[in-house]
Amino acid sequence: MKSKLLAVLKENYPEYVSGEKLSGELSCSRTAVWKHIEKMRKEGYIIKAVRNRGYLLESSPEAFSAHAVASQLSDALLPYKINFYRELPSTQPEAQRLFLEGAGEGTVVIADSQTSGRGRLGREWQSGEGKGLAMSIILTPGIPPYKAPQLTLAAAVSIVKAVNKMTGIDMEIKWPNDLLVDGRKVCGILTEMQSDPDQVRSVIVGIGLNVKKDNFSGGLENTAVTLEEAAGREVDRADVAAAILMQFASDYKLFLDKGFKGLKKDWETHTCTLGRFVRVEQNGVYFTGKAESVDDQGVLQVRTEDGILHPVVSGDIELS
Ligand code: BTX
Repeated sequence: MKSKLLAVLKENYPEYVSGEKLSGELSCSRTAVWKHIEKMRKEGYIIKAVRNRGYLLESSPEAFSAHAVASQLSDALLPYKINFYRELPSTQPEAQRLFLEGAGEGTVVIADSQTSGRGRLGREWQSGEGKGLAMSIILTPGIPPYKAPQLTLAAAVSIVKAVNKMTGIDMEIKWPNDLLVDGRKVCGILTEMQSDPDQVRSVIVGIGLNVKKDNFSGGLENTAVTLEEAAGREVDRADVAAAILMQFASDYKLFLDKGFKGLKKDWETHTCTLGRFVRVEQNGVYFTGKAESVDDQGVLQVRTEDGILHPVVSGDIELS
C-alpha cells in the first residue's frame, strides 16, 4: 500500500494528486488513504494536503531534502532555516535574493544540483546532478568589510572538522578557500559580501563539496576527488550538510567572540600551506616564496628569496 501510494505521488510530482484518484488507484476508501498519509508523515515524509487539490509529496526521509538536513539541526547555535531546491543555476544568487527579501542570519540555500555553479573570479564550479553538496549560508556578522574573507578560513576549519568526525577523512586546507585530500580538490568555498563602507550587510558563504563519484570533465578527472572515493564508503549528503552546519554554528560564535584568532590553531593544524614554497598570483602579478604563517587576520605571510615578508590578503596560490 505504502509503496503504491509513494509511486503515484512521485509519478505526479510536482502536481497534487486528488484523494479520489488515490483511492481509485489503490482500491481503498479516501479515509484509508488519509490514514496512510498520516502514518507516512510520522515516518518523516513531508506530504502537503490542500483542499480541492489533494496531496503532494514534498520530500521523503531517505531522500536529500530540507527535512533530512533540518531534522538534524535542533541543537544548532544558529537559527538555521533550510531552503531546498531540486535545481538552481547557483545557490549564491538565490541566497542573495532571499537576503534582499528579508531572510536573516542562518538562512541556508541548498540545491540538489546547480546548472551554473561558480567559483571565484567567475570560474566554474562543477557539480553533477545529485552528486555534490552545494550550499550557501547567509550571515549578518556586523563586522568591518576587511574581516569578511576570514569567514572563508573559518568555514574551512568547520568543514574539515565535521567531515573528519563523520568519515575519518583528513582534509587539508589550501589557503584561502580550497580543501584537498591527498592533493586533490574535494571542496571549494566562495565568500561574497554586501557591504556599507564600514560594516558588512551580509556575508554569503558558499560551500561546494564533492560527495558522490562524479563525471568531472575538463581535466578535473585528475585533480578533483569526492568524499565517497576518499572514505571508501557511502556518504549521505544530508548528513554531511547537517554535520557542517552544526560545526560551523559553533565556530562562527567563536569567530564573533574572538575573531579568526580563536580558530587559528585549528586552521594551522589542518593546513597544507604553511612551510611550503608557493607561487602567488595577485591581480595578474606572480611571485614565489615560502608560506611562513598566517596572522590573526588570516593574512598569509610569504617570504621571498630576498628575505622580505609579503602579506597576501587575497589571491591564488599554487603549492610547489
Ligand atoms: P575557485 O575559484 O577557488 O575554484 C574553481 C576551480 O576549481 C575551477 O576553475 C576548476 O579548476 C576547479 N573545480 C571546479 N569544479 C570543481 C569540483 N567540483 N571539484 C574540484 N575542483 C573543481 C572554489 O572556487 C569555490 C567554489 C564554491 C562552490 C559553491 S557551490 C555552492 C555555492 N554556489 C555556487 O555557485 N558556488 C558556491
